[in-house]
Amino acid sequence: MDSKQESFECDTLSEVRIIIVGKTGNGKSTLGNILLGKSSFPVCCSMSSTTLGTQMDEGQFKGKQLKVVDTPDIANLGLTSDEAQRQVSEWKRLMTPDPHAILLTVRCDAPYTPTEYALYRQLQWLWGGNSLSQRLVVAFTFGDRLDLQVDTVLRTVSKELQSVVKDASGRYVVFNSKATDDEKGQQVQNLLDILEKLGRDFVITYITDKTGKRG
Ligand SMILES: Nc1nc2c(ncn2[C@@H]2O[C@H](COP(=O)(O)OP(=O)(O)OP(=O)(O)O)[C@@H](O)[C@H]2O)c(=O)[nH]1
Ligand SMILES: [Mg+2]
Repeated sequence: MDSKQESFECDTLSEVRIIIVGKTGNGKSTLGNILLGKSSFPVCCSMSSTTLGTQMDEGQFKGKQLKVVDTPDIANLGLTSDEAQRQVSEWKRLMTPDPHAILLTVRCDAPYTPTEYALYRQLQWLWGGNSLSQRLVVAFTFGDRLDLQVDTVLRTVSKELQSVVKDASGRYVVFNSKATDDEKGQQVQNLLDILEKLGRDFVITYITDKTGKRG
């Protein structure tokens, strides 16, 4: 098994690498803290970006080592394209050989804006080709403010948001920072279940591509 195949096999791996991206105020740092079960990343409600640089921390969840990278909103910080490219290179370096998940935070209590979609497209371009989509999971944040089931809401959201969810092959998880610790644990488990399936699907595709037969 080569390192690429290994990097996707989340069910057997002891380390799971997760990077969190998205618009300022969407709850990226809060989500990082939910995943790690501790206050690793500063969280604030502010008119400007709270997270100004890339941060990383690690924690344990049910015997797995989670490595989480929290990122700033590169568009809101007004970075030049060279600076933005350097940021993304730094994220990739921290997630070597590859992240198991790129979590794109989207608030489920506010309309999805063209600015937010432009940030997603910029990130996709900076990451290179369609490689971001392979590991993309939409993280719907502010789940405490969601009145309906997400799959119901997704039928009526903008074409842009529908295309993001399609890029992620329908992978999404709802997070709610106001939930109990047990409920937050279930949110993390929901994500890991998705990553396990992603790992299995990747191995099947990998073996099929190599041998022409399903594994
Ligand atoms: N009600 C509610 N508030 C949340 C939730 N997630 C985050 N928040 C609040 O949203 C605000 C912004 O959260 P952050 O985690 O700092 O957002 P961020 O995406 O890291 O923002 P930047 O660092 O500026 O890019 C804080 O006041 C959080 O408490 C949630 O699920 N529910
Ligand atoms: Mg932050």
